[in-house]
Amino acid sequence: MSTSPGQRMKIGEFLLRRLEEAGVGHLFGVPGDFNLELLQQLEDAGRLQWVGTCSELNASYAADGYARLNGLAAFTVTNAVGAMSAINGIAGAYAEHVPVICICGSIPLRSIERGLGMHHTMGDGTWDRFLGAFAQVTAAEARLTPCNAAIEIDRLILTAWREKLPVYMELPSDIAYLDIEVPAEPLVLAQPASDPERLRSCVAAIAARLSAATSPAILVDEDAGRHGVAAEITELAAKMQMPAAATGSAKAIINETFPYYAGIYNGKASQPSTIKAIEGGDCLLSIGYRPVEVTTGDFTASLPADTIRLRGHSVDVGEDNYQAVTLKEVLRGVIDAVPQVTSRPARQAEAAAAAAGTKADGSAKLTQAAYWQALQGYLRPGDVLFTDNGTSYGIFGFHLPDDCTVVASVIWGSIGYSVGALLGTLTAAPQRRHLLFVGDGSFQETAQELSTMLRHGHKPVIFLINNGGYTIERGYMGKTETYNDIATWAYADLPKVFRPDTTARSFVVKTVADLQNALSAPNDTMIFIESIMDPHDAPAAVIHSSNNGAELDYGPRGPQHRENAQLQPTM
Ligand SMILES: Cc1ncc(C[n+]2csc(CCOP(=O)(O)OP(=O)(O)O)c2C)c(N)n1
Ligand SMILES: [Mg+2]
Repeated sequence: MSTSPGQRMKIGEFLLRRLEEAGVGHLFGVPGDFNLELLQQLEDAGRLQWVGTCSELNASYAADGYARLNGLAAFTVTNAVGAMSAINGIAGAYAEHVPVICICGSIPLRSIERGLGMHHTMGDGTWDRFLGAFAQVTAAEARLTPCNAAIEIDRLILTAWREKLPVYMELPSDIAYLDIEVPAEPLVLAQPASDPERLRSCVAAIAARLSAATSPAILVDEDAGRHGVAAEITELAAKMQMPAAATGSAKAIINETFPYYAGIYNGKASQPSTIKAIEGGDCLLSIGYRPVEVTTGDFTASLPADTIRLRGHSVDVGEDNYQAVTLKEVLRGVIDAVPQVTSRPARQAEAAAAAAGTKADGSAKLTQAAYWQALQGYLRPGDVLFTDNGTSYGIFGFHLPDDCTVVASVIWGSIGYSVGALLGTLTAAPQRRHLLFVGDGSFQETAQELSTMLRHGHKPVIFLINNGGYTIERGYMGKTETYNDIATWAYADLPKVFRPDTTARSFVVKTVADLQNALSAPNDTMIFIESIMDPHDAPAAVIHSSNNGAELDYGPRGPQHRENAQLQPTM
């Protein structure tokens, strides 16, 4: 514990101060009687900007998006009714390794101690069920009290940031205005320094393997982005002249124009050159690799048995497991320890794939193939690209310009995530261009958050595919079943509905020429492009993975084998 003199502060104000010191400039959420007192402190202190959302689920998604670009995020909800709506987003942040702080304004300590029945509870006098629920989906959780607040606030914020995982904090409504003693010095966000001997040994072991290798490679998963080591990875790859591939969840963490970039590794569904680099080399470094069916080409990935596995705070080299080593320090050490290689020049950059595509007839009905081909040309360096589940996975086929960020939820995959998360990235980095690629079904889950983007004058470009329902699901099963149909909305009219004085430019696109016209609109306001497409049109990769998914999900005797039960590739 610090021995420097403390100061007195109200618990709520200290929480806001700590968030600000941790680089959190905005608080998302929905008010309720149990968190209004904190919101009043926010207003009075002018600390953090309030961004009210339409729902708590969307607040959790927005915080996730904000944290992807800002490194940490927070949102507030009210007891149980708000928290339970947000728990999907918090669990998703856990799955995707995103540091999000959920602050639940909860029932007063007075009610807990006296066993008073309260609204927003089960009405049975219990008060710890929701804390228990969040314990399942967070790295740490706590109910603040005047006794523990100064310690727990710092512990939760630091745990979220260090582990890149969500945390849950209950702030009972009757303690936010109580004075406690708090540290005077600011909170310092830092990873724990590595154990010096472990770090030296670990770096030496990796450098020895790498230096002796003739065909080393790196495979990057999303933790590389979360721990901010993209620069170290490219420096190491350039020094060793070795290929670096990414999983789908890690797309764009390494610039795709980097001469040693080796593409997306997705098991046997990858390009042959990517498979060769990752599976066929003699020293593979994996960073945060977490194989799941959707990032391993349905478990067809096969990394060499002696892969060196780096994680945020530990490393495996052969039989040795190194603890107390932080990723950035390990990579820095390895870069310094390996020799500059000059014998493995980079492959020639591939000619841009889109340029080679066939020229589409402008008046022809828009197809998925023509859509993704046209959009490739729209991309600019520095864009933030979102995809939701569905045929919008087409973005994984993009060859991205430099310094783009891809925001996706490949493992958790909760549809509608992208719309809420977009509010978060727009708030974190309004100076960047944000492109949302979303299907009509996903959009319908969280569409109302468009209104918050319009309310704050944000200028994203929204590419919505209107194909009448859940096309990706039709590739699993129910090609023509009504359960995969959805209500028909006038999507492009929504900006006007959500903000009657909007300047948003809306387009309903039916042909390639319509799309080209929409793409020529200037980015000085929100652009909403609704593209009408056939329910049975989908990128081949999406159909293949859905068909394979059905085999895994339903087994050989499943109903997907009935005639015409599945959308299948046209060949
Ligand atoms: C919260 C949640 N509910 C249901 C699903 C199952 N699901 C995955 S993709 C999908 C359909 C997406 O449809 P849409 O966004 O329209 O995409 P497209 O038609 O382009 O494939 C559904 C229902 C999910 N992933 N998450
Ligand atoms: Mg759809």
